[in-house]
Amino acid sequence: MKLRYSATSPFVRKVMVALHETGLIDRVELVTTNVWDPNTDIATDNPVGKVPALVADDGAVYVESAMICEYLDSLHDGQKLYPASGPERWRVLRLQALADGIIGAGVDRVIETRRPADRQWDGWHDRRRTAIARTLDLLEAEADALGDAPNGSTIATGCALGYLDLRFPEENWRGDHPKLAAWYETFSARPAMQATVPPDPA
Ligand SMILES: N[C@@H](CCC(=O)N[C@@H](CS)C(=O)NCC(=O)O)C(=O)O
Repeated sequence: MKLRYSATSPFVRKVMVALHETGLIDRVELVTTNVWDPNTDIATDNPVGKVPALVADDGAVYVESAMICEYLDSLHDGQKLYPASGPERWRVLRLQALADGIIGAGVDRVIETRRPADRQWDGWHDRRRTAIARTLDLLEAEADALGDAPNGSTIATGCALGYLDLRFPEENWRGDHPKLAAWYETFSARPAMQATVPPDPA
């Protein structure tokens, strides 16, 4: 398998954590890809132009981190990251989608800061910041149910919180979310999370 990879992408990190947790990491070749380079060839694998994109051994290309994680989950016989059916499956998918929403809003904010200053829109920043805050509040309310086991929701939540630390360290999400902070303290110590800590963007 081949993974279109960026060390700072939180969506790629989700896939990398899943690769470590499922024991599949040695089966994947990482192809470092800068999607923002005007000459990037990412579209040869993903016409949408985004990482992560996973080229499977049969040549099929899987895009969207959630789908890639679930595809990887089909390739191993260990502890599954996604329950096959029932309420537990929907709980994992629901929390995964919310955590992905935090990541998406965070990425949007970072992209906005790369525009020329006179083309940035404060209202747009605020809208995304507020969305992140609201979603953190919801995850805080459900933190007791997250659990420490790696699955689609905990991996996404761990990568979302790690991304907030990376990009917005001054905003101190822990202050209003003590349960989530305690949960992250434990989850981020997992070898799969430690092995995928993003480099300092500075
Ligand atoms: N929903 C996608 C989002 C992927 C995404 O936005 N990746 C960013 C890097 S963090 C990207 O490649 N952006 C390029 C672009 O938006 O053109 C997923 O879960 O994989």
